[in-house]
Amino acid sequence: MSTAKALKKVVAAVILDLDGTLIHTDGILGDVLKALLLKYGKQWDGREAQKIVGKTPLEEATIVVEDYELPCSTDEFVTQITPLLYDQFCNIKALPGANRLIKHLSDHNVPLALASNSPRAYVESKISYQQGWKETFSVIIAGDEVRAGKPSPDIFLEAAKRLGIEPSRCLVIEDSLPGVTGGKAAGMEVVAVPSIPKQTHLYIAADEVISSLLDLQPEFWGLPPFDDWIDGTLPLETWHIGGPVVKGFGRGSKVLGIPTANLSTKGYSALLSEHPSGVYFGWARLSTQGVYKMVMSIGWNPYFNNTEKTIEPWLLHEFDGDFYGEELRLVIVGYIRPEANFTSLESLIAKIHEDRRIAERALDIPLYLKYKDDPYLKGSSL
Ligand code: ADP
Ligand code: RBF
Ligand code: MG
Repeated sequence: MSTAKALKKVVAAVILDLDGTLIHTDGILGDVLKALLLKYGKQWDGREAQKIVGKTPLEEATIVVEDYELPCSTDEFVTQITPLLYDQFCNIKALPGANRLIKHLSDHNVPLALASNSPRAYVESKISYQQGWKETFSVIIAGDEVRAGKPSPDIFLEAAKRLGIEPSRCLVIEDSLPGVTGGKAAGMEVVAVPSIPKQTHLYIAADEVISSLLDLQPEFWGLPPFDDWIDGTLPLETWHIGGPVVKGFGRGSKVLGIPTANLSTKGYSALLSEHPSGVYFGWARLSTQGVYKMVMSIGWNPYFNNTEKTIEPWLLHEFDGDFYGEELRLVIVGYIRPEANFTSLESLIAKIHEDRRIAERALDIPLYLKYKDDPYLKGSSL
């Protein structure tokens, strides 16, 4: 990617947060809270997620018990929720880019610490399901092993001490506000990867805000750069999504001259929350017509400031007419860039055409071309 931006600071170690930064804990936490609140006759409101991100389990429980006026104590709530959470730790997925980042830093012998507000027992259990993680961190420090959790700097200072590296030479990577606050209070450099959408403006204390781990540029921090980009693209573990083409905002062809065959987000909320917004590419199959190259945006379209996360694939082919209602299947093979805002419509359009050229070229490389034959694109319902 572009290295036009300057070096920010040279660091000697990286301290990573766990929940929301490396693993998609929100997915299971929402499910567990929903099930437990239902027992109390209450309906879990997903918006509460904002309030509990980055908190310790006890703080989380206090908030939920208060907000939902539950007839139990905070301790009782923790006792009830704990086994439900443990049952789900095996289902927590690593966030896109997490394994790549950990492997890259450890391959280059960058000292790595894990600093989580979660209690030690939770941390141990959660990372036991992520292959190779436990061995990779030279220091693991949990919320119950320091006097005060984040936003206190304690956990970060203790991590630096155990790494044997000055706090000012540590880079913290964090999704939550308490984490960013704690890292800065410890005198460290902090990259924020907000796990809650559209909150970038709240992260002013961070030294950099990125939209996912895929966008981290270690060279800004004097660390070895990733070397896995190929012609402006980052190969991903492929994933699939499909369904009938639905009506969007009617803006694609009219305003941009770029039609996007929107997929319904219904039934895909889990998949969507797990994949960061951004520009991706791959192969698209239209039931009646064939397989085509495809470039797409996933997200809130900052230029139009949408309220919903949408999936907008542009099939790189001239069609005679529209194809609403037809089954469309996508295999996503790589990543190009984060979603961005633009100062003019022309510059947004120019950027999308650049994305198209990048995707078109990349999809001829054997590494990406081979997925044109992905079984998912040949599904029997087609
Ligand atoms: P909407 O906001 O409803 O998605 P668009 O202006 O983005 O409207 O137009 C998208 C529609 O145009 C698609 O649903 C599809 O039926 C049609 N279409 C025609 N050519 C293409 C193409 N190359 N890629 C995507 N959609 C296309
Ligand atoms: N919208 C944005 O606001 N920012 C972007 O960076 C952006 N990138 C896009 C990249 C591609 C390849 C495509 C197909 C669309 C992109 N859009 C982006 C979405 C565009 O705003 C959207 O398709 C229209 O608003 C039509 O709904
Ligand atoms: Mg569209």
